[in-house]
Amino acid sequence: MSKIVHSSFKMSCAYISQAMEDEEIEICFIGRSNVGKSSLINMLTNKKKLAKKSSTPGKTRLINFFDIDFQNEEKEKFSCRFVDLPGLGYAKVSKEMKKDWGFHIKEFIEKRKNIKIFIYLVDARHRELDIDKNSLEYFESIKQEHQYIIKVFTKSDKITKNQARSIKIKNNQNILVSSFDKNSIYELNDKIYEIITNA
Ligand SMILES: Nc1nc2c(ncn2[C@@H]2O[C@H](COP(=O)(O)OP(=O)(O)OP(=O)(O)O)[C@@H](O)[C@H]2O)c(=O)[nH]1
Ligand SMILES: [Mg+2]
Repeated sequence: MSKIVHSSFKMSCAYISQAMEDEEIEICFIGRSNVGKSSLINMLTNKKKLAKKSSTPGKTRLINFFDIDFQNEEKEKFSCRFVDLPGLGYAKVSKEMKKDWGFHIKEFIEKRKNIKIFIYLVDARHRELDIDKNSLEYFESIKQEHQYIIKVFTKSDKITKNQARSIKIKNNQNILVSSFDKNSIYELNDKIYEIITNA
C-alpha cells in the first residue's frame, strides 16, 4: 500500500520549450475533453481544487504540472509529477487554433523524455469511440520502451454493476474509477506507484 502524502501545483506552460528541464518522472493524464482528467488528479491527491475541473469541455488549456510525493508503508518517499493536459478533440476552438494546439501537445508527448506513464482515460459509458481507438493507437505507436500506458475507465458511477463487471471480465487489467468513489482509485494509485518505483 502506498499513498500520496504531498501534492502541489508547480507550473503551467503552453509549449514544451517553456517547461522546466529535469529528470523527475512524469505521469500524463490524457483523454477526450470532459472525460474527467482533472477530476481524477484531484481524487488521487485528495484535494478538491488542485486541478481545475469544469462541466464545460475545454477547461484545461495549458500543460499543468503538479509535484507529487508517494509514501510507502516503510515511510519511504518517491517523488514524481502529475501532468494535466488539455482534452483531445475539443470542438469549440477554431480549426486553426486546434491545429496549433494539437501540434504543441503532440510535440510535448513525443519529445518529453521524462514521461514514464500515459494514463489514458475513457468514459466507461462510451468505450468504443473512434477518437479513443485512434488516440490509443497513436500512443502505442509513439510509446518508447521505458514508457507505459494505463487505460482507465472513468465515470464508473454512471454504469451498472453488470457493465462494470463485463469491463473487468474483458480484461482484468482494466481499471475503473469514479470521482465520486474514493475506494475506486486505490488500484490505479498502486499501479502508478509500482511503475515509478521499478523505474
Ligand atoms: N459522474 C461523474 N462525473 C465526473 C467524473 N469525473 C469527472 N466528472 C465530471 O465531468 C466533468 C468534466 O470533468 P473534468 O475533470 O474537468 O474533465 P477533463 O477531462 O479535465 O476536461 P478538459 O479539461 O476539458 O479536458 C465535470 O463536470 C466533472 O464533475 C466521474 O467519475 N463521475
Ligand atoms: Mg481538465
